[in-house]
Amino acid sequence: GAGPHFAFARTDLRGRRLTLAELKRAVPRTAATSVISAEDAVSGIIADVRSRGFAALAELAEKFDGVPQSHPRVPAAALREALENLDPGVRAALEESIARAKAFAAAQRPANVDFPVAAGATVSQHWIPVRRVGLYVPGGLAAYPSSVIMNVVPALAAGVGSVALASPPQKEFGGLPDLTVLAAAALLGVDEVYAMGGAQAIAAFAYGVAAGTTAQGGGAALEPVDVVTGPGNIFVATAKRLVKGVVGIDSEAGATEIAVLADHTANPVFVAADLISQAEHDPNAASVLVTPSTRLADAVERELAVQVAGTGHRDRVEKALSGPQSGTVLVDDLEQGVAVCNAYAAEHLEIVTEDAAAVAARITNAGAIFVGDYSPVSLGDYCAGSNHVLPTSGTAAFSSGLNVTTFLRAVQLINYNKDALRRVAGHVVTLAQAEGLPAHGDAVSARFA
Ligand code: HSO
Ligand code: ZN
Repeated sequence: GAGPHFAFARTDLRGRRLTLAELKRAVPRTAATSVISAEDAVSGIIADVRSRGFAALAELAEKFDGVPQSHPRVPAAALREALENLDPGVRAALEESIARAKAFAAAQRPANVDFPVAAGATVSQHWIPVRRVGLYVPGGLAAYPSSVIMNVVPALAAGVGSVALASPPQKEFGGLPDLTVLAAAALLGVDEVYAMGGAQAIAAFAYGVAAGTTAQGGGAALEPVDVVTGPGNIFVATAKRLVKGVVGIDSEAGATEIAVLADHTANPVFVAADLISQAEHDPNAASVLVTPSTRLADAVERELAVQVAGTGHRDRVEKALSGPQSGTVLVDDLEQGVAVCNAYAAEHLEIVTEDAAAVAARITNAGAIFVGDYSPVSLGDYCAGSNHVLPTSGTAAFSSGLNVTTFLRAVQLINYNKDALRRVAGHVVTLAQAEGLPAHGDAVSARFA
């Protein structure tokens, strides 16, 4: 049909000295998504799952996913069959992705520290995995077997003993989750999989579901988890916020974002392709180019027009590129570009400049940083070995993408012998008195009376 219909807005920050707060407002981004507005509906769903268990889950599966359901647990046979029927090419690709993710996750495991603070005094920090996790794999506009890998691999590498997975039931698969999602779970040896989506899945993980409460006769209990991770839509994100405190959650993973910091040396064909690749996820996805080169900006915009016209999900891509969350930001130089990127705190940031590694070293805020011409975001989405469950909406300023430590806790151990305690006892007593807490001091003195 007609040529592409999208507008890729330009923001010109050249010659402007902006504070961090001003920069944050200047970069293209939609106002924080309305987690608040979803809150009423989501807290209703959570309360319903808590009080009516599997009966509520069955009704919600009918209502939101259009499938009848007696118990959401995916039968072992369905997992086995999904793996048997998996296309061999897809299987090989998943296996390569798993192998790289596993190798990198194993290398991430932090070492325990046993530190001799003084003679006879050891303070330690030991990393302990959480007992049980609930991992969410979204459905929606695409199927995400790769997200099974990204959730499961770091949990297993951390040493988590009990792993449950949830993904929305699909009408076309008779109420099972996407079959490639099931096959990926089977490849990783995860056998506890539930056909549950949305806020109800998060509620079931956080509070557990007692056995035998389905209208249709019930079934085995779903045990509550300690940590819930994974990306999802606004209902999933809101539910995670609401159950936080009851369980641990990973960072916020909302609509995907790519920022590209590029100079005149960048190849506009690659840059445009990468901006489109993430726009394909969602009409709310964000694609941002930050550059000091107007020539590059022009070339990327021309290239976007060419490539968008031929892309598979053109509608979605045009919406995402045209939204207020997307566009080009013109900067004076790479230094200002780095400042803009740090203010933006993108989920994915590509550095496509001269000496890209040196520029990347100056980035302090990003979910993941992709360095140079040959490390596109879609490599990271599937097969780099890195994780693709990453903080969005600027939350990269204070949180991390999924990694092995997401599923670990650092526990400190204190082990002093008698002489070691005696040598520091006076200081403890002094500080206890200074704080007006004499019994604290007495607890030490009592040992030497
Ligand atoms: N870019 C998405 C992850 C993904 N891409 C899965 C393709 N499949 C969020 O990081
Ligand atoms: Zn992606």
